[in-house]
Amino acid sequence: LCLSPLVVRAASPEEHDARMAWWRDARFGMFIHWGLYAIPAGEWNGKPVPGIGEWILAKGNIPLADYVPLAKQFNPTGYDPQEWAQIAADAGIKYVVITSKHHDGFCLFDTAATDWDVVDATPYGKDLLAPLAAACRARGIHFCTYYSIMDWHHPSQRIDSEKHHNTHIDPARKPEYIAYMKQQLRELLDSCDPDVLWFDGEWVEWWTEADGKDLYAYLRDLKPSLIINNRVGKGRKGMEGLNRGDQEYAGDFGTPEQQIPETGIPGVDWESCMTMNDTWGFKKNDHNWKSSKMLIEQLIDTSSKGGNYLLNVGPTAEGRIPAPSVERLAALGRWMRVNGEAIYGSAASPIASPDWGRFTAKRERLYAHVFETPASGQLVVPCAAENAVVLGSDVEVTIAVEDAQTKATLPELDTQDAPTVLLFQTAQ
Ligand code: H79
Repeated sequence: LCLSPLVVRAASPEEHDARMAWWRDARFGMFIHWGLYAIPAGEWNGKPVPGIGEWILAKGNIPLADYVPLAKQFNPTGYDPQEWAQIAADAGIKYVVITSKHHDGFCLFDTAATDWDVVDATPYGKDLLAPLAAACRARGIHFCTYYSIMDWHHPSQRIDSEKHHNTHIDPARKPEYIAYMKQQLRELLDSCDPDVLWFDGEWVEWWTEADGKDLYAYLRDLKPSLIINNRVGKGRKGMEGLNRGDQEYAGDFGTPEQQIPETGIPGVDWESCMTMNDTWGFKKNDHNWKSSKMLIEQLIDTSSKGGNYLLNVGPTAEGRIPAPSVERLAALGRWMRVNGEAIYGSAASPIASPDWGRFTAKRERLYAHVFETPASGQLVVPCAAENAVVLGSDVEVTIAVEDAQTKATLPELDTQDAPTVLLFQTAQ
């Protein structure tokens, strides 16, 4: 389980740390999966297509020729990038990662490399990303973009008829496709200046680690401060997302998908991406929403292990973030306004996860995130504390210190809708 340091990453570990600093402090990001797949929204010819919504073309065995005309219907008049950025800011989100191009190849930005983009192929006719980048930056939110290496629309590739997560490439056209990607990514850097590039779809058989290292170097040369995920190359171990330990792989951070590792890994940066229901792209009939308390607990769990939490929303074809997502983000925001200091800039807790919740740590401060009050009404912290309070309140917690342990007798805590955080102030 390691992301071994890579030569192309930086001239020195200090440079690498400086480049990663904002991202490590941020802890909480918002993923946005938006594209033409929001129009069918999980149904084709009136029938539900099982699986994640943005995969409808592959999972529904839809001929590309039947999918392409969706662009003529794409007119997200309800899109308000200021509103999206404000929803993110109010949730306590520090960076936004949006699909600039998903597996269907359709681009949400203006690209001269193809007409398969929002400006050239839709009645809307305007770039969707640059205004969002500006709206995010105006609120101190880092703007970042997702880009799929696998491309179901590019003429160099075709989906495997059986293993629909794979594409075959015409070997003679691979250089052309790589040039296409580089052109688009340069255009994206020029128009939106993303701070992270979040690759995906790198598992296709024809994409190699050498291709990944080359693309990583190309991008870092264009923007030296850029942060790039490990899906640029071939390092990641499936949905677990962290790198195999057998060699050096391209990329700055690991990408667990729909899961949170059991423990943190010292010296390894990673980010767990997660959906609020069972899809990334909008599906009108997916109502399997996680509770806000569960989402808050996932954010805490991730932070307690030294990782970032990238929480997804799938806007509608009209350009609206679904109400259940907005409600959950608002609940996260209410919690973060009180407890954010226990998350932002926190380090992985050196203490193993207790069964009542999680620990995060920051210098001389230890935060106990109580998911459920233990039946005993007490909890033990394995260090000597000087005092303890309920974070964001004047409520003091009675403590008894013995050896290097602190026993806290808990006041009545309301953990019904959200965890409660206790702050233990330690000597150093
Ligand atoms: O963009 C979202 C999804 O559309 C995309 N990634 C998130 C962020 C994605 N989700 N699921 N998948 C892709 C499923 C892909 C699964 C597999 Fe594989 C690809 C199975 C085999 C190849 C990944 C690589 C898991 C094992 C190897």
